[in-house]
Amino acid sequence: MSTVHLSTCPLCEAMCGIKVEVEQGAIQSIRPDKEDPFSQGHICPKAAALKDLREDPDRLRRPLKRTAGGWQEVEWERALDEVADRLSEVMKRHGERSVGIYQGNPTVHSYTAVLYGQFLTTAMGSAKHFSATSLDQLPHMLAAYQMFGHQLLLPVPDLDRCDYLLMLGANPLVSNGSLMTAGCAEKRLRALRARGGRWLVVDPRRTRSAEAADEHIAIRPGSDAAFLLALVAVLFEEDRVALGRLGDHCDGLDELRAVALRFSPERVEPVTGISADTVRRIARELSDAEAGCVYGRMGVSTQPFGGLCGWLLNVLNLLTGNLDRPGGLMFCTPAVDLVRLGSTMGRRGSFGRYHSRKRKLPEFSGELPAVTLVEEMEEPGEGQLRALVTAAGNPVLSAPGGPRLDKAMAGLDFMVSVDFYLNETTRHADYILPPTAALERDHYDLVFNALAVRNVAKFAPAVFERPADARHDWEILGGLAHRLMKRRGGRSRWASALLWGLMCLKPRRLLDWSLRLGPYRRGHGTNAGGMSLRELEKHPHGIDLGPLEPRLPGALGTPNGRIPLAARLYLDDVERLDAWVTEHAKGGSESLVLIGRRHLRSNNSWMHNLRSMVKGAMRCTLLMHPDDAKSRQLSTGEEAVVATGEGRVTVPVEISDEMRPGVVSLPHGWGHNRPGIKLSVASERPGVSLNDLLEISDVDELTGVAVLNGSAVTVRRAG
Ligand SMILES: Nc1nc2c(c(=O)[nH]1)N[C@H]1C(S)=C(S)[C@@H](COP(=O)(O)OP(=O)(O)OC[C@H]3O[C@@H](n4cnc5c(=O)[nH]c(N)nc54)[C@H](O)[C@@H]3O)O[C@H]1N2
Ligand SMILES: Nc1nc2c(c(=O)[nH]1)N[C@H]1C(S)=C(S)[C@@H](COP(=O)(O)OP(=O)(O)OC[C@H]3O[C@@H](n4cnc5c(=O)[nH]c(N)nc54)[C@H](O)[C@@H]3O)O[C@H]1N2
Ligand code: SF4
Ligand SMILES: [Mo]
Repeated sequence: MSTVHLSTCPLCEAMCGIKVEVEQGAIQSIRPDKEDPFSQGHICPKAAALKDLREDPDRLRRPLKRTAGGWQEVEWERALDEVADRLSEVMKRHGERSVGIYQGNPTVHSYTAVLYGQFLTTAMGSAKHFSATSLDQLPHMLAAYQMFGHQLLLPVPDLDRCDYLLMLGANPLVSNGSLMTAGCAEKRLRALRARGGRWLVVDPRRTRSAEAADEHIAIRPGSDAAFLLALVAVLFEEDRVALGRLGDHCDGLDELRAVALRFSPERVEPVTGISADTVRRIARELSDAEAGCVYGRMGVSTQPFGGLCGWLLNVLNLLTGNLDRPGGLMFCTPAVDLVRLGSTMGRRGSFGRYHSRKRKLPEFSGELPAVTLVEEMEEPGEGQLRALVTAAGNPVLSAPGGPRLDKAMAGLDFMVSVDFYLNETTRHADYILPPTAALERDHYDLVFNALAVRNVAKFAPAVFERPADARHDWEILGGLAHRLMKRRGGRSRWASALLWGLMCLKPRRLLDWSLRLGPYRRGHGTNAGGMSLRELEKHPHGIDLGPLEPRLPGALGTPNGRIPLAARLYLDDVERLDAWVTEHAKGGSESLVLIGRRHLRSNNSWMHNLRSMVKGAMRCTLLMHPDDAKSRQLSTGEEAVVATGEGRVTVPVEISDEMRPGVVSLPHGWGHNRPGIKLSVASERPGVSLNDLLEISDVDELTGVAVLNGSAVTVRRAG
């Protein structure tokens, strides 16, 4: 007899409802939940990989300790005690700033890891805190903090009501949407076109999304800020600025006009590769649209002017009256409102309160840029990082300067990884503490319910009970936090006791409280009884809480309650862009530009050990335009050497006219050929790591975010 459990796939932002059929403890099938009001029966190939993940013999189940004789299993309490002792020792000897933590992407897909991860960073003092944020969406968070007064007040496209969507540097047909939790993104985008709307994709590569859209604009990598400023310039030139309802709440329109007019479509044409006519036409279409929306993601977040792009996306939506209006770029009203909770605790975000030791790159909301992690380990002196915690992250493959990270990690006094794989990063650890995996724990999307294109809420209880000898992420993170606080003594002892109390309460209780205090609490919203965990449990397919609703000016948290259109930090950085435009307009650079890509059967660096994810043709190839291949005498399948100042890799070439000439692409997350890992499937076809090529010096100077798209490379035939 099999039973069917309703759950949510936690692998990407899309929050697909799934039906997991289980018989005698084994997964028989994973199918889409057609009754999930949000995902409406959509899933992608990754959902099925949840079965492989559960059954993967390489997945660690018990703590490992490095010994002279190799890895040894140890018992949980002993492992946690010893790890806390070692971390405390380093802190005592070298100070709080000698111990750091890197938190990776899967953290945000687990509400308990988000919560208890906070406890751990607090317990550690957290001055050396790093995460995937600075390899990802940081520019959007900085813009939210600067313009709306809270780092998590992140607007998302109101896809279901939009009739003109200008999309830059995103490929939702493959990524399934990012800072745009959309369930079935493809269906919603096709519906936009079906109702007569237009969808434009700005991308150096003709991606699946570009193919499906009305128009593809093959921009030169890294030039989006100039393109966006030119659009702003046209709006001013042609008297098309229409701030609408929010006009009374915005400052800085004149300063904005003055800088934008310096970037006419004609001036930026040689650097963007987009004709001035096209820019003018798009500006007019956008301003004429009933419900227009400008949206950008990874391709514009992680490039030399990512910070400016984050700002200008908001600016364009504001200037066309599309911010916070149905069909435009809107704010979610999630059942657990992190913006309100954060604001009540005085945590809205921060920027530049302190800087990294070597390059003086700025802190953002308590974190230093991930590209400074390696320098903090290498650079001797006061504050040198000597011990590291990694949790749900694989920076050796995910952050630029992979080989340097390898070397620096090997030289640490102590390292512990909270992770269930012995992989490129965790192989350097002294202890690996493996948590339970998806489906073995309760699921509520704390983060992605807040980025969804409709207001929704869903709770999925664990499909499988946690084995007695396993621990959840929150038990490990909280257990370490509690021990560290206790060892620090003094006032930390009280914090430790408080945390212990919270741990005894269990995360479910915290979630229930947050729901009961949230925007749909008793007497608010459509449900008279109010939102609670019980309410969610009564609706196992999820609850639809309606379309997005305007939230401004009420939600504004800026010091003066207004929206700055032209904050000083952005105006200053425009000068850097100005110089770049002048320099690049001269042309002349012969080198190729390298960008990344994602595949439907990939999930950053960590799912290549699952058969269903790696079957078929090898996907770690260098995509290249036929002209660029021809001039280098390369044909599909041949090996090419790709090199930067940082390193070189040899990789098979795949020729396709989907690439813009002069631009080549490699996917990230490969390179499973380092010694000492335990990834038997991934090691069969390891591929190469894009981040072995990228240089830590290649950053957006404003934000410190890594340039993952837009590095100069050379390519030649191997041999
Ligand atoms: N060149 C280049 N680099 C990139 C990108 C790019 O586009 N180009 N993309 C960037 C982006 S957007 C991101 S988000 C980062 C991702 O980078 P990271 O967050 O550093 O790494 P992931 O590849 O997501 O690896 C996740 C790790 O967590 C482990 N893990 C999986 N599930 C769990 C869990 O539930 N609990 C715990 N404790 N561990 C778990 C996995 O085994 C793996 O070791 O990569 C960034 N790096
Ligand atoms: N299948 C799959 N899905 C995923 C992931 C995965 O690894 N695999 N990762 C998840 C994560 S962590 C994230 S953050 C999201 C990311 O989600 P998206 O941002 O939607 O996905 P990407 O594929 O990174 O899209 C970036 C696009 O930017 C383009 N690009 C590169 N440089 C430039 C540029 O200079 N200008 C412009 N305009 N475009 C440029 C690239 O060609 C690419 O098509 O995806 C998530 N979903
Ligand atoms: S789209 Fe994302 S959430 Fe949906 S099944 Fe695929 S990985 Fe899971
Ligand atoms: Mo990401």
